[in-house]
Amino acid sequence: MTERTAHRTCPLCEATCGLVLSIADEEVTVIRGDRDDTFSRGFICPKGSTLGRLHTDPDRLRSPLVRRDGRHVETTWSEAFAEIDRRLGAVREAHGDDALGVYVGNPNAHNFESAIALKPLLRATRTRNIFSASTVDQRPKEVANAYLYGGGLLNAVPDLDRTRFILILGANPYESNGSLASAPDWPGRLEAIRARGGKVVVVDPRRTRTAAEADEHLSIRPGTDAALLLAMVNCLFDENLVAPGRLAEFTAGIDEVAAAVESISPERVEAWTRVAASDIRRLTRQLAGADRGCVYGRIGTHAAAFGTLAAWACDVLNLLTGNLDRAGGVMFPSPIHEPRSRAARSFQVGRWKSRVRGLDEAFGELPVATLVDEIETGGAGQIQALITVAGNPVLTTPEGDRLGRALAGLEFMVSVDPYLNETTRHADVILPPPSALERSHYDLAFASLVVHNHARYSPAVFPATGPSEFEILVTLTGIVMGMGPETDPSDLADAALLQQIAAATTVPGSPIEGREPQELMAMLDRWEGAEKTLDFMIRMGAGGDGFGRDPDGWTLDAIVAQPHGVDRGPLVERLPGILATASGKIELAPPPLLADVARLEAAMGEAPPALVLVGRRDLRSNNSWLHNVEVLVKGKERCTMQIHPDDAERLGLVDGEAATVTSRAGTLEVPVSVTEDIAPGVVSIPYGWGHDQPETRLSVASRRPGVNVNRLTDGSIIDPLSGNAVLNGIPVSVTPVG
Ligand SMILES: Nc1nc2c(c(=O)[nH]1)N[C@H]1C(S)=C(S)[C@@H](COP(=O)(O)OP(=O)(O)OC[C@H]3O[C@@H](n4cnc5c(=O)[nH]c(N)nc54)[C@H](O)[C@@H]3O)O[C@H]1N2
Ligand SMILES: Nc1nc2c(c(=O)[nH]1)N[C@H]1C(S)=C(S)[C@@H](COP(=O)(O)OP(=O)(O)OC[C@H]3O[C@@H](n4cnc5c(=O)[nH]c(N)nc54)[C@H](O)[C@@H]3O)O[C@H]1N2
Ligand code: SF4
Ligand SMILES: [Mo]
Repeated sequence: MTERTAHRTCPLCEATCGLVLSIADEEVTVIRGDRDDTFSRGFICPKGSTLGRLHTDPDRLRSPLVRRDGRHVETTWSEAFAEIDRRLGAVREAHGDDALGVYVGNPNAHNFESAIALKPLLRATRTRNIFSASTVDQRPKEVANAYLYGGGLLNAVPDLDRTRFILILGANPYESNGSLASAPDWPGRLEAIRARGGKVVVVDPRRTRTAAEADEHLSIRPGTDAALLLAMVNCLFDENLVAPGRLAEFTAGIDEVAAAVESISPERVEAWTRVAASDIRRLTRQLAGADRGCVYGRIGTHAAAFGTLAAWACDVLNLLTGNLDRAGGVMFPSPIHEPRSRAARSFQVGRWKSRVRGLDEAFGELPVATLVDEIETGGAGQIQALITVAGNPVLTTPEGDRLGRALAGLEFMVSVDPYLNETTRHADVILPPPSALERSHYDLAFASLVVHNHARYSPAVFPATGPSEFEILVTLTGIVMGMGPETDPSDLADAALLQQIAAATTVPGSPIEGREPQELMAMLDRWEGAEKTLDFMIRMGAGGDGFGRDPDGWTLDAIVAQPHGVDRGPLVERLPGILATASGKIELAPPPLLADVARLEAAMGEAPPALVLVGRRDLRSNNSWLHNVEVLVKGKERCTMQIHPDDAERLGLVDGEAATVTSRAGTLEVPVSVTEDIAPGVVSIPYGWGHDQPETRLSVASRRPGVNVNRLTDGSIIDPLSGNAVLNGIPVSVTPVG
């Protein structure tokens, strides 16, 4: 027997734990947390230990599938690409560039190969119909960041390890392990805050595990976080607690903010939010009085009708209490590959609009809530063909069933995905990437979101049997560019990289200004595929070696040499240096946000619905795609509707029996779970379930299918500032079945 160990960063969630794999005869026997990992220090959750099972899952596709006479059959890579070339080409020729739509999903953020290869692919399509999971997720935060600091990814994360007060809204890191704040072992880090005398406060309509372990849990009426947060801002001004400290001189618009929230007092929002004015004032004083405090909001506040307003309000509070860019407050990470300088710009959404509903573009994408409209509605610019990459929008975006029917009517669809699932079953060609263990890993995206600066690279554990995800995406790019299916992806990628290098040598002040592109390209030769570009990004980045100009800087080689990761220290102050707004200041009072306060006030005047739906996650799920792993789905049914005992009694619902839930968008049946842990007037159904669709290949998941909650979410309501879908606070009615 041959035995070895391998190190691998877990690609499943944002915690990015370092794992140690024990391998015997080329099979994974055990996966443990890597105690020597500089970032995760041995932490692991039940999902991380299943990477071996995902790798050996017999349902995971090993070769491309093509649809013949309504059935998916295996085919060769060259046949698959030839089919795509033929049929995609035909659609684009007949109907134009916009007839092609693209949807890119969440796992792309966990995969540096697609992070590198997607941009050129999207650009090559020349379509305006680009959609992603970001508009059912964090887009409100990115929009707020872009207005405030000049970049969507200029994201201040809670300095978890040094803070002494954290207000958490709409997040449940005990189950999710956190988001937009990468930190293995959120639970342990929250407990440490309390152990050092600090305080954790959670605002959530459910008494989650995070809420139960906190010092204080405040319930809130779903969808009203923006009002609560703005009332806290109001209270800061009202009680003379505003103290931005060092940042005052770099901040524009403090007086405008004061004026905008003047009428949003704690007393005014009390009835609407169902949070007592006295609690709002007390919380505000606690935040202002903490020597290191922070406010952190996540999916419950973002995927909501006032998501951007809420995301903005969190950082307004952080700034006005002196906690922005301060140790123990919220801080900006320092990725090695971040640009050495940022061009100032004034951020704008709506540079173009969606065809059917006239919704604003943001960051080059349209809201995924309107993807279905763009497929269903005829006329010039109608989407006739779709590429999905690592996404399952039938289960993850509003009105998923309707989207599924629309996908069935497309002329052509390609999915890059390892599973034949609820979305990819509509694809004419499915291209499966290698498993997570058959590829290398580098945290390109999450380096901008970490609570502690570091860098890690893990090589592939097993050799891949098919093309890499990078090669798949580059080949697709070649096809979309009209170069045919046979172009060698490494030639294409090298040519693009050489161009990028050549461009950088002409930029004044660039570390490689005036150097010979071919010579620099040769310095990357020790790498293949996506690693070449990665090494280029690292060396060109703020922490990089500038191709030898800054010998103390990093190269990919130097990072690879440290299998447990490179510890780059706690987060450091970055302002004003990294600001990229046109004014060079923090733009605290962006006009679109100030204007949105009026929409909030109008909503506050309306009678709230009697019953609203919110989502939830649990530790052993990961969005829509880990339910095919037996150990993660066995046990008690998790896809249930939580409801408060008072509501259950009023509606005649019994624990364990089925209820019919109806919204404007749709209806479904789901088992009832009666619990005191949810506020009256609120029901909760987890998302990512609904594996009962025909013609999928999910033998485990289909035995425990659950229901697709996104039958109920309503694509007609979005947060207009960001285009983000509203997934929380959906009005519903509930009746017993039968
Ligand atoms: N109602 C409701 N809806 C929600 C949410 C909610 O809270 N409530 N949350 C939203 C959020 S936060 C998110 S991020 C989205 C997620 O939305 P999506 O990104 O659409 O969904 P995922 O479940 O992440 O789908 C991942 C897909 O990628 C495939 N996949 C996995 N690994 C790889 C890989 O390495 N390469 C490729 N090519 N494919 C891979 C899987 O098989 C699966 O088909 O859902 C959103 N939808
Ligand atoms: N185990 C597991 N981990 C995951 C994922 C997963 O599916 N499973 N998904 C990953 C992804 S893609 C993401 S984006 C993150 C998300 O991570 P989190 O943001 O922590 O997401 P959730 O666990 O869904 O927690 C959202 C909470 O918001 C509450 N909520 C709903 N509506 C409102 C509201 O109006 N106001 C307030 N204050 N609270 C509200 C819900 O009750 C819920 O407890 O998790 C990531 N990690
Ligand atoms: S917490 Fe996230 S990153 Fe860590 S092992 Fe679990 S799924 Fe993987
Ligand atoms: Mo997400």
